[in-house]
Amino acid sequence: MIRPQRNAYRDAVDLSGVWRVRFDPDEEGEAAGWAGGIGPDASHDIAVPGSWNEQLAEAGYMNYVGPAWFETRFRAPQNPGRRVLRFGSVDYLADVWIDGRHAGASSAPMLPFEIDVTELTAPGAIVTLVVRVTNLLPVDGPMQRVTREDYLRENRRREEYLPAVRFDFFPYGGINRPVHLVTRPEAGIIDYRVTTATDGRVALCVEAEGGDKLRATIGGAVGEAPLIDGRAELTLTVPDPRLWSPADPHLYELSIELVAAGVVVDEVGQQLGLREVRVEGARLLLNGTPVTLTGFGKHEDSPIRGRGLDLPLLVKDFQLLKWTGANSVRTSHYPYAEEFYDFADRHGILVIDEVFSINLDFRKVGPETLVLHKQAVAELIARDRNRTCVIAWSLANEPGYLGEPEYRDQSEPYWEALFGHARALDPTRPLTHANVAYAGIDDPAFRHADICTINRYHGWYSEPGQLDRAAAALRADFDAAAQHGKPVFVAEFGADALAGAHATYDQLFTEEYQADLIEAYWHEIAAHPAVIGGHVWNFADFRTAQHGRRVIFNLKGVFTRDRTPKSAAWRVRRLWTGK
Ligand code: GCB
Repeated sequence: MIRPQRNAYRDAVDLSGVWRVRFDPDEEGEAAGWAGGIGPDASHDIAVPGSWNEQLAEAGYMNYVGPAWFETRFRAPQNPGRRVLRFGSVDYLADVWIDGRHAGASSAPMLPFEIDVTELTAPGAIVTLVVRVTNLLPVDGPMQRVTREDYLRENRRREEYLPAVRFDFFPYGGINRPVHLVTRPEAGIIDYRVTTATDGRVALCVEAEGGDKLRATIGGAVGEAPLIDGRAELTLTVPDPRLWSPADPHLYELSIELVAAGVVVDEVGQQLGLREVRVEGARLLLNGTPVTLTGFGKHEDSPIRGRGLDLPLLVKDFQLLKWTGANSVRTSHYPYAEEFYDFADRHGILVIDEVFSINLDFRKVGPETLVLHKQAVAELIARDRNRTCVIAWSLANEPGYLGEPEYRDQSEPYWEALFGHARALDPTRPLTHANVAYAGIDDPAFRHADICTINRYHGWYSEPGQLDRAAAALRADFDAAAQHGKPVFVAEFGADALAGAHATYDQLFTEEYQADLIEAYWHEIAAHPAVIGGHVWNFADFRTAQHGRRVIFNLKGVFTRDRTPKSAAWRVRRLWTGK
């Protein structure tokens, strides 16, 4: 899917701003005709992008789960071509109407979708856009839904979260990423795939219509190829290639033009780095050189905006990532806004790109789950496959979290199908998933992964306050995981720390204990020949659903939620930069 672009052939109007929202707990909106307009009553201002929860907490919507109807108006541009609405993502599902006529719906949660509205919008006309958003997940998706009713039916109220979730972060609802009104040629470039090699080769496969040849340029190299049956393949070679890496994230401008009878009729472009990623034995190679991953799991989470895209925060976070010496991030636990990957490309941050699937419970995997999981993988790869920064796909976080026997006994065919699907879609990047201790180190998914990724909390949920025992347990995990003969990666380790809490002895929740635990883990990670690095959980404190185990936030951040460093931030900086 090509991102919104502005050039001589394409345009994109950002519809960000203050919209109106009306909540619909009784699901009466459709019958009441809200699709044509939500009316002035009982509606609220809401910023888009942004989550409703903290913005409208005082109106009673902090913990709201259900449908909400958003409305704005825009003027349809008069440029020729197709008019397309492009949502960066809506949490989690959406239906869209233009002037009361149904225009389309979202696809996989946390990923972009497009709706062609050409026939619904006369050029120059002012139209009403209504989006029905719900933060209820699909029942059978790879991110399984749980509701309050489920907790009550299963009589497991001690595990009840408000709002009901299966994960340890807040289920923000809203239009959390930008919405663009895109105009593009009636017939033009549909999509493309680009792969790069360290000798400067850039291989392109382009799908297009309405032209007879493709022309591409990058770094002084120019190439052309005929368009045959809507496809063109060409390879360019950049002279004296300057390779992309965390130390030197050099980006070239790639431009692709569609030509019809000698006239350029469409153009798309992107920034592109030249690099190769490969797993060899127990090593991860970037441009042929082993790389040790330093960095964090993160979240899209900030005060008031919730999960809404926050550009100043992105600028700050990349400053802080570089300051700590991080060279990588996992997009735990869902695909992030595309703007995040722009920063990662520019700053040389390697990204493990994760599908939205957490704690997949194999007692409840239904026939649709694999179908929807495959779809989420396909849409993620389609969105991010041309990203220089993305070095691996993570297909799930902590499946089999409950240690259910069904996971060990029945999940292997599921993983075989899912990893096979991802590998067919992108043979150029390693595949992984994050293993939870309860799923065992003989996790069936490891048989299909290229990297054995583990999340471990020795010294926190187990061996609390005992770093020696924690380190020994971690070493044992490394030795066992290394038996798979693949690189081992620690995608999560950490401890909660309440900024300002201190002790002279090992005490959970103090800044010292968090910093010391991270250092103890890092020594083990750096010492083990099969381990390719580790990500501290988490970069910054983040809001969770309400639960007795969380003091509003998960406090495992090395930065507070407002990005003040705790002692651990200085400690990782010393460990990773020597400063
Ligand atoms: C995990 C999860 C992560 C949690 C973390 C924790 O294993 O992957 O989502 O936030 O543990 O802090 O408990």
